[in-house]
Amino acid sequence: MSDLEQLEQSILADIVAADNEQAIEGVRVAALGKKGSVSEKLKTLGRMTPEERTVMGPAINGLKQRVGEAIAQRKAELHDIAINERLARETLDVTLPVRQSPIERGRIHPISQVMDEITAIFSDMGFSIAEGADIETDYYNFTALNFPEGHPAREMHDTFFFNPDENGVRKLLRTHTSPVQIHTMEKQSPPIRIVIPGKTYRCDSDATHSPMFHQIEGLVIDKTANVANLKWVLQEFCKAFFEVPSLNMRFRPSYFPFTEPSLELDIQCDRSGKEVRFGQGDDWMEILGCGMVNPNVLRNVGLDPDEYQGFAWGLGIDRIAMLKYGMPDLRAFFDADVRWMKHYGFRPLDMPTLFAGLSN
Ligand code: 2U9
Repeated sequence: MSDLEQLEQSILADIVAADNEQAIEGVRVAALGKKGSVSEKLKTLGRMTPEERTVMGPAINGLKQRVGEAIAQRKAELHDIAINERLARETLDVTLPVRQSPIERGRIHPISQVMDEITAIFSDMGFSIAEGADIETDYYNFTALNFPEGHPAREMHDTFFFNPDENGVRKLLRTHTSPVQIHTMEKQSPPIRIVIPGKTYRCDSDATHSPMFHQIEGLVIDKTANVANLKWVLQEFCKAFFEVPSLNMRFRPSYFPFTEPSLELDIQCDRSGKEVRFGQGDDWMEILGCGMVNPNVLRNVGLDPDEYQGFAWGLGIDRIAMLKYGMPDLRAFFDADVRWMKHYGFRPLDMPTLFAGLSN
C-alpha cells in the first residue's frame, strides 16, 4: 500500500471513530488544517519535478477531496445526533406559569414607602418638597440654626466630620435635614410651606439607632403662622398617616435650639394587644418634635421676627415605619435581605395616595 493510501485509510478510520462534533473537528484540523497531514503532503508538490507533480498532484488533491467530503458527511451526521439528543433532553413544560416580571417581583422598601406616604399627605395640604445635599458646612447644620459655638447640643448630635480642607474648614454629614430649610429661606421669600425628606447621619449604632437614618421635617413661614396652625397640621398628618378617623394628642415642653417654644408630641395609643394601635386606648407614644421657629434663626436668614414667624417639626422615618408596619429590628432595614423585602416590602404599582389609600 502506498504512503497516500495508508494515510487515507488512517484518516477514514479516525472519521468513523469520531463520535461527537468536537472529535470530528479534531480530525478535520489534524488532516486539513494548516499543519494537517494532508496539507503537509500538498506542500511537498513544490519540491517535485514537473513529471512527479503530474502524477502526485491529482493523487494528493484527490485524497484531499475525498477526506474533505467524508469529514463533512460525518460532521452533518454528528450534528443531527447532537440536536436530537438535546431535543430529547430539554423538554419544556408549557403548562408551567410564566415567570413574574421585575415590576411584579420587585418591592418598594418600607422607608421609601413611608416617605411617599408622608409626602403625599403634606402635598395634599399644599406643601412643596425640598431636598438638599448630605454633606454640609458647620454653618448650615449648626450655627444658622442657633446652636452656639461650643454648645453641648453640637456634641449631642454625634457628628461625622470630614478632615479639614486647605483653609482649615471641616465639612460634615448633616445630622438633620434642617440645613435645607436655611438654604430655602435664603433663596425664597415667605410664605414658605415645605417638607424635607432625606438621609441624616449620626455616629450611633444599636438595635434602635443606625449611623445613617431618615428624617422628614416641615417648615411654615408667614406673617401669621401660630401654634394653633401647627397643632392642626400635625393632627391632620397623624390621622392620615395612621389611617384613623380621630386621635388624641398631647404636647409636652421640650428644648431644641432652633425652636422656641419647643414641644414634643405624643399620640394616643393602645398597647394592650400584640400590636400597638393608634387613635384608641389610654396610653401615649412620642411621635415627633416641633415648635415655633426661634427668632434668632429668622434673623440669621435675614427675616424680621417682628414681621414673620414660623413653625417647624421633625420626625424619624425609620422609627415611624417600624411603628406603623410592626417591624421589630431597625438593623434589618439595611441588610438587603430579599426575604425580608418580600415580607415587608410594598408592590411598586401601589403608589400611596390619599384618594386610593396610603398603604392599601
Ligand atoms: C428650621 C427651624 C426649625 C425642625 C424640628 C424637631 C423639632 C425634632 C427630631 C425628631 C426625631 C429629629 O429624627 S429625630 O431625632 N426633630 O424634634 N425638628 S423642630 O425644626 C426646624 C428646622 C429648621 C430653620
